[in-house]
Parts: sequence; structure tokens; C-alpha cells
Amino acid sequence: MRLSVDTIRVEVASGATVLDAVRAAGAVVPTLCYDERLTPQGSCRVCLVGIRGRAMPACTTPAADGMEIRTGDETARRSAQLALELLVSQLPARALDIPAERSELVRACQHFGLTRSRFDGATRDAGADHSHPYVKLDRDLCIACSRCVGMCAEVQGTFALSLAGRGFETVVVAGTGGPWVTSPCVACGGCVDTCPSGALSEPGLADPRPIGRTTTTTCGYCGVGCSLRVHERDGSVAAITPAHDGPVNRGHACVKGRFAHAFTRSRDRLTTPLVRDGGRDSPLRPASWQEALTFAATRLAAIRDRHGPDAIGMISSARATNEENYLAQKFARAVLGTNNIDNCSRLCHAPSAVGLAASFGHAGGTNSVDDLDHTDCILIAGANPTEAHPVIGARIKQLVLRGARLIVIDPRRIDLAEMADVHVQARPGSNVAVFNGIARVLLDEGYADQDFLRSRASGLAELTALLADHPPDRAARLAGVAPETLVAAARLYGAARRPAIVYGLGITEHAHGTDGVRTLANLAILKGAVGTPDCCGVLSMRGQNNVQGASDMGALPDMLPGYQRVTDAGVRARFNRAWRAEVPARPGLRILDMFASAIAGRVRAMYVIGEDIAQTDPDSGNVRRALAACDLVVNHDVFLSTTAEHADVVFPAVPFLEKDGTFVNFDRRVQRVRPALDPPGQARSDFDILHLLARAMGADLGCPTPADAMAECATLTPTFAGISHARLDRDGPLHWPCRSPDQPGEGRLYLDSFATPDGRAALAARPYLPPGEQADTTFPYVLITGRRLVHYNSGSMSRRTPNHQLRPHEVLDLHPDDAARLGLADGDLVEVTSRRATVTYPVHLTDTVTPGQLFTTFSFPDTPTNALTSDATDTDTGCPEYKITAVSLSPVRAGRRVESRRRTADRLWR
Ligand SMILES: Nc1nc2c(c(=O)[nH]1)N[C@H]1C(S)=C(S)[C@@H](COP(=O)(O)OP(=O)(O)OC[C@H]3O[C@@H](n4cnc5c(=O)[nH]c(N)nc54)[C@H](O)[C@@H]3O)O[C@H]1N2
Ligand SMILES: Nc1nc2c(c(=O)[nH]1)N[C@H]1C(S)=C(S)[C@@H](COP(=O)(O)OP(=O)(O)OC[C@H]3O[C@@H](n4cnc5c(=O)[nH]c(N)nc54)[C@H](O)[C@@H]3O)O[C@H]1N2
Ligand SMILES: [Mo]
Repeated sequence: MRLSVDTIRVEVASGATVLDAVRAAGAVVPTLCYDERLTPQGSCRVCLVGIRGRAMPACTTPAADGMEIRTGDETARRSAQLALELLVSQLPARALDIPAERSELVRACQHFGLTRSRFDGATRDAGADHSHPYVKLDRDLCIACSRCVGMCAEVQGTFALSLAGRGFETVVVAGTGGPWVTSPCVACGGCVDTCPSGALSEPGLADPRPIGRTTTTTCGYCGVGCSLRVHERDGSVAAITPAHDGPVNRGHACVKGRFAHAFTRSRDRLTTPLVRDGGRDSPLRPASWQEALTFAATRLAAIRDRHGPDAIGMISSARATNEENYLAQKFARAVLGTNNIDNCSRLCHAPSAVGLAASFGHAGGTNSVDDLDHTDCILIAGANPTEAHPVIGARIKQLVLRGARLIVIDPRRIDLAEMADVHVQARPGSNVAVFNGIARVLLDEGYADQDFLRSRASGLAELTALLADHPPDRAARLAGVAPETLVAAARLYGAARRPAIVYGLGITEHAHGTDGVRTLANLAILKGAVGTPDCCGVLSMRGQNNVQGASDMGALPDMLPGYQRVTDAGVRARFNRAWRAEVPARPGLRILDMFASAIAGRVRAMYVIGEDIAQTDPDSGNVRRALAACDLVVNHDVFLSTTAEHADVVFPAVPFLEKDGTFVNFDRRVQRVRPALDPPGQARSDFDILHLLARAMGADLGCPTPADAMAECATLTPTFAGISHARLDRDGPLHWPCRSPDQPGEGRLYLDSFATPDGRAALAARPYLPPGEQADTTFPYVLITGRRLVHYNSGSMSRRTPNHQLRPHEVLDLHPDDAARLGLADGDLVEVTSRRATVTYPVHLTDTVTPGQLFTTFSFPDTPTNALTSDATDTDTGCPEYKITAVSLSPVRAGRRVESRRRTADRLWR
């Protein structure tokens, strides 16, 4: 459409509004109730423009071909100014004290030349609500524009906010109107972000002092990879806002990425190296870099020379950048001479890497998250995105509100189960049975895409044979659900035109996690819903900010960067030439095997970067025994973690907000990470620490800067060959594979063929097998472990922020029927005993868990959940069975509280 705005001619797409045309022409019309992310309301009357002599709201009037828009039209301008004057006459004068760049209201007033004198002072005194640590409400500044209500409903999908009261008394309320902190608000920050008047604000931005520099970077909490704008003031983070052009988050964020940054200036940040040189019972003491580096280097070299390179086990960090992980695996292979390097993906999505690669070819999700926009049915299995990947959880809610069907497969009634068409509340560990049951229905009832199966898939005969004795009622029995529920789920998925699969740790962290991934992938193959135009594929909700990248960079015992096998002589030869080193041919140890080898005396040193193995790895009593058995433990961390407490040398590392490099998010997007702050004290990046330690051992790792490391990796790794910092800075994020500098990355994979040896998607015939650990008469409950919204993994970061006020300690979710049987009330203490330890928790009564099942997290050192978890692991990958621990419960009678805590500690040190 062609039209004119104040004589400037512009062209806009069909469906555009007059406001779009005005902005395309570069003209300025103030708005108050408008936010491009929300349904326009046209209620504030401040954006009036003249069209054919009439005053029309720009935000709701559709643009039309040949239209002549006048932003300076006298009638429109006068009416708009009147509307604004009426509005501000009700506001206290402080509404104008807010700096213009933070208040659309102030900017609108400036536009119309309205000054302070028009503010007659407060005519109401509704007061403030500062109960929430992040979201502050000044009711007297509320102009009832309803944008916050729109954000909470349309973007976040939480529906926590509404407008209450009449006329000028109208004001936003959270929940039922009590203190904000007690409402269902999840503190995504969307309301604060959209508020035009300052009624809703956050502490960092309410501060009138000016912001220093603002840096665009990628969030370092979960694997969604939100683009954030970090605003610095006086050397610390003043505030973080979501980048509105962020390709994944599209202007949204969550309570962690957006608000939980205070940990960066926590008083207990490590700011100098620490050394323990008086034996294991002596304390760690501050040391100079020179001293600590020499200490670590001489001992590592001595162990390598005396016991061989494989006596050292190295764990690299899924929290660190690609470039740091690239250096870490180069350090292990080229400096130490061992393939004993692994990363946290082992505990998390190793079954995804192996399972997806076997089914489709690449060790990552099959599609870009953007493809979700086109789906008509989402199957979520073993993932809880509204808590663990909140921005994606919000996106899924938006899709369901717009009409997409939703299937949830989860033993707990998670938030999304409330809006699901079908909730298959399957027993933990029954995934393979459930997916085989669904596959059988897809085949039996004609939902399978036979053309796709003939031309693009393999393994149908074997799968069909296996499914002969997997009828849906057997699957339903194993899963503990009604057969009709399973069939209903299968029919919904089967009937969808563009179904999407989204899954998480409820599939992978099991004794048969890889089988779970493969039998889930079968469903997409049977439907022809992967590798085809318009397909939505299979998305694995990768966990940590860079767990995809840590594996992509080769921090794995059997793979060099880009999943090139260490056993391949040709691959090794290329790396040997480039590195002037000898990459060992034999695959190294996985994380849990490193612990077993340490206890057996074969591994003598552990070098752990940014993973709190003593708190987060399974059966932590065993981990501590492994650490105690080593001659040397080297650790980098931002804080004195539980693991650091067992180390001989601790190097003070810096978190994502203070470093340079890249992360890979869950949909294989390589994104830039930029330093927004200077590190405190003598803390340094993992990149620098690895270089310094290599140098102290007489070696040179090359690639002096992160950009150089990415460049070196690109020359050695075909799937990243087209990626460089310069290109990312110029063009923005890129999906891998990206094979040359002139190629865009591939978001949707396999359109021509799958990357398997025969080019076909591989169906897998995997039978249901029972879990590694099961409930019995001594340990009759199944403990499920996982995530809650406000804390993150070990909690080392989130506990050092006001998120702690939102959840100050851990609880054990228990069904009210079980509680009644045990005589427990909400908040009572209960001892949870597994075959390995006892830990005491306060109980939280909730019917989101079924009777016989329990739920908790592992984010608090004083409730050490992983003392309980077992050493059972996935047969294909060694991923721990975190999702099933058989336990017994014993109520703690008053007075026994202290004693039980002490017993926990004793057992840990056994
Ligand atoms: N707030 C927050 N966000 C996080 C993290 C955090 O600690 N806190 N950690 C990050 C990390 S590292 C990761 S890996 C991701 C994890 O993200 P998710 O995988 O979404 O999180 P979990 O809560 O561990 O597990 C997901 C669900 O699996 C279900 N489940 C358990 N057993 C089974 C089963 O046998 N079958 C099925 N179908 N479901 C089952 C659980 O009930 C749970 O709801 O989150 C990331 N994001
Ligand atoms: N029971 C149970 N246990 C689990 C799970 C479960 O579901 N249930 N999930 C498992 C999963 S999926 C995961 S991913 C793990 C996570 O376990 P961890 O990786 O141990 O936990 P995190 O808190 O993510 O981070 C580890 C450490 O890295 C530090 N850190 C942060 N950024 C940096 C950095 O840039 N450099 C360095 N050097 N250090 C940094 C933090 O301070 C923290 O001490 O937990 C696993 N443990
Ligand atoms: Mo994870």
C-alpha cells in the first residue's frame, strides 16, 4: 500500500496500521496505551492524527491505499492534548520527575509542551506496594492504560494482573489484590517493561542516577539464549532489560535473566586465587596468581609424568563460553595428553546428543524455535518450560491461546498441564512404553505418513515387529494411566498438520534415557513431521546457557569439536597438524567413570571448571569420596562452591556478565556474549586462566583472544566453518551447521536428506525396560527431582540475589493423602531416606504430585538432595537417573530437628 504522511510518501504492507505508516515515515506521534507486542486498544486518545479532516487514533486505524495522514492536524492535535491534560491532571507532580527516556508519559507531555504546572498534585492517595523485590507499584502513577494487563496475559500468559476500581480510581492489581509478592506474578518484568508512566518500576531503573554503558549480550542462565541489554552504573549492573530485537526472546525475559544479577557484586565473590598447601585438613588460603599457577602446574605435571596423562580427569563448564570450552578440551588433549574431558551435558542431555544423532544425524534439535509459530499441536514430554525455560513456556502459552492443541506427558500436573487438551500423567520411567504405545496407535489408525516412511525413513519393519506386543493398553498399564488417555494423545498428535515435539530431562535423565529420546523421535518420523517443508520437528530443551556449545566444542571424551570422533585417524591427523600435538586415539572417561576411577586410585587429579560436582552430581557421598581420593583437585568457580571447598587450588573465575565469547542455545544458535562489567579484584575469565595455566606448564595454547579461538575452531570443524565473531557482530546470531562464510546457518534441518549414514531418518525399535531403581516395601516412595522457577541448578547465583526472598529454602512436594497418612501438615519436617543417605525437608502439600510420588530440587546446599540420588545411569550415555530415587519418609517429631540434620551431615562424610 502507498500512502502519504505529512507529504512524505511511504509504502506499508497490508494489515499495517496508520501508526505503522507514521513510524515508517519517520514522523513522531506519541502513544500511551500502545505496545507493538499487544493487541492495540486505541483507548488513550493520545495518538490522534488527521485523516480526511477527522481525528483518528493511529494505533487502531488500518492504513489504506492512497490515504493522506496529517500528524500536525489541528483538531487531532488539540483533542490529543486535551486527553493527555485530563490524564495528567489526576497525577501527582512526581510523575514528571522521571527522566524522559524512562517514561513515555513524560515524552508525550514534552511533545505537547505540557509542563509541571499542569500537574495539580495528587488528587488521590492510593499508596505504593513494595512487597515484591523486583516489581514496585506506585498506584498514584497508574493511568489505567492496561498495557501491563495485556503483557501479563498476551505475552507472558500468566493472567496475574487486572484493572480494578472506577474512573480515575482505576488501578492495576495483582492476583486478588493483596500484596504483589503473594500474587501469581512470575516476575517476568513484562509489566515493568511496558508501563508508560512509572507506576510499575524496578529498583534499578527507578534510581534517578544516569546509566553508564549499556551492553547487548546473551543470558547466562538457561539454554533459551535470551538477548539482554545490560545497563551498568558505577561498576555494577543497574538493570537488565530484554532486547526487543532478540531473535529468541522477542523482547521478553524471565525472573532470572532479567532481575537475578546481584550475585555479580556479592561480597563473597572469589577475588583472589586460593591454595591449600598444608594437607587436606588445612584451610584454603589466599595466594597470588603466580603462586597458585605454579602450585597447580607443578602438581599436574608431576601426576601426568608419574602416572600418565590418563591419571587426570577434566570437567569443562557448560556455563562457560564456546571459546573457553574449545581451549579446555585443547588443554586436556594437547597439554595434558588425555581424552579424559567431559562436560555437564553428561548429566543432562547426553541422551539427546546420542539419540538425536542416531535418529536424524546431528546432535541437536531438528528445528529453529521460530517454527513453533506455525504449529497446530505441541507435544511436551518431560519438560516444564514455564519454570525451566520461562520465555519458551510463555511462547507455548501464547500458541495454545491462539488455538494450538497441547499434549503434556509428565508425572506431575505442571503449569502447562492445566491448559492441555490431554495430560498423560505417566509414572516416572515409563516413557518408552508411552511412546511405543502412541507409535502403535499412529500406525494402527492410519496416522503414519507412508510416503515419507517409504522414501525417507528406515527401520519400519523392526519397529512394527516390536510394536506387535506393545498394544496401547499394555503401555497404559506400565505408565499407570487410562488407555483412553494414551489413545487420545496419539490421535491428537496424529491428526495434527504440523505437530511439534518439545522435551526435556523427564525423558533423558533415566536409566533408558537414550531409548526415551529415540522412541520419542519415532513419533515425528512416523508422522513425517521432521525434515519436511513446514515441519516443526523435535526440540530438546537444552539446560544450561552453553551446554549445547560445550559439547559442540568437543569437551567430550570421544569427540573433538563438531562431533568428530577421536577414534578417526584422519580427524586426529588434522588436529595434530594444527595443534602441533598428539591427540590420543582412545576415548577418555565420562564424568561418573572419572569418580569411579579416582576411588579405584587410577585417576589421581581432577580439574573441574564451573561445575559444582559435590552438590549437583548424583550420589554426592560417592563424589566426595572420589575428590578425597585424588592427590590434587583444581577448580575454577565464581564462588567458593561445595566442590571448591574440597579443592587444593581454586581460581577466581568470572561469570557471563564479565566475559567475551559466544554461547550456543537450545536451537543451535551461536550468539555473542559481551562483557558488561569489569571483574572484581583479581578474578579472570576461564579463557585467561586456561592460557595462564598452560603457560605455567610450559605450553602455548595459541589463539590469544576468544575471536582467535572461534576462528581456529572454524578451520578445524566443517559444521562451524562459516562462523566468526566478526560475522556474528555484523549479522547477528547464526545457527549451526554453517559451513561457509557466505552461507546462512540452517535452522530447519534435513530438508534434502537426513545426516545419517544412509540419509534416512532411523526409526528405533526399543522395548520398555524397567528403571534402574524402583520403589519397594522399604523405600516405597519415588522422589522426582527437577526445577523450580526462581532458583537455578546449584543455586550459586540465584541464591545470591533477591530471588532468595521469593524462595528462601527448599521444600518437598507431597500429596495431601500421603501427608494425612503420615500425620504431616504443611511446613512440617520429614526425613527422606534413600539407600544412600537421609536428608530433612519441610513438606509442601500439593496435588501436583500423585500419591506415592514426591518432588524437590537440588539448589540448596543445606538440603543436599543429591546425597539421596542413585548411581544408576543411562546404558548408552552414562546420564544419571536423577528422575527416580526410591525413598522412605519419616516425620520429624519436635525436638529431633537438630539431631536429624547432624545425621545427614555424618552420613555424607561416611
Ligand atoms: N528455573 C530454573 N530453570 C532452569 C534450571 C534451573 O535449575 N532452574 N536448570 C536448567 C537446566 S541445567 C536444565 S537441563 C533445564 C531442565 O529443564 P526441564 O527438563 O524442563 O526440567 P526438570 O524440572 O528437570 O524436568 C522436567 C519434567 O520432567 C518430569 N519427569 C520426571 N520424570 C519423568 C518421566 O519419567 N517421564 C516424563 N514424561 N516426565 C518426567 C518432571 O516432573 C518435570 O516436570 O532447565 C534449565 N532451566
Ligand atoms: N537431583 C538432581 N540433580 C541434578 C539434576 C536434576 O535434575 N536432579 N540436573 C542435572 C543437570 S541437568 C545439570 S545441568 C547439573 C547442573 O549442575 P552444575 O553445573 O554443577 O550447576 P550450576 O549451578 O549450573 O553451575 C555450576 C557452577 O558453575 C559456576 N559458574 C557459573 N558461571 C561460571 C563461569 O563462567 N565460569 C566458571 N568457572 N564457573 C561458573 C557456578 O558458580 C556454580 O558453582 O545438575 C545436575 N544435577
Ligand atoms: Mo542441565
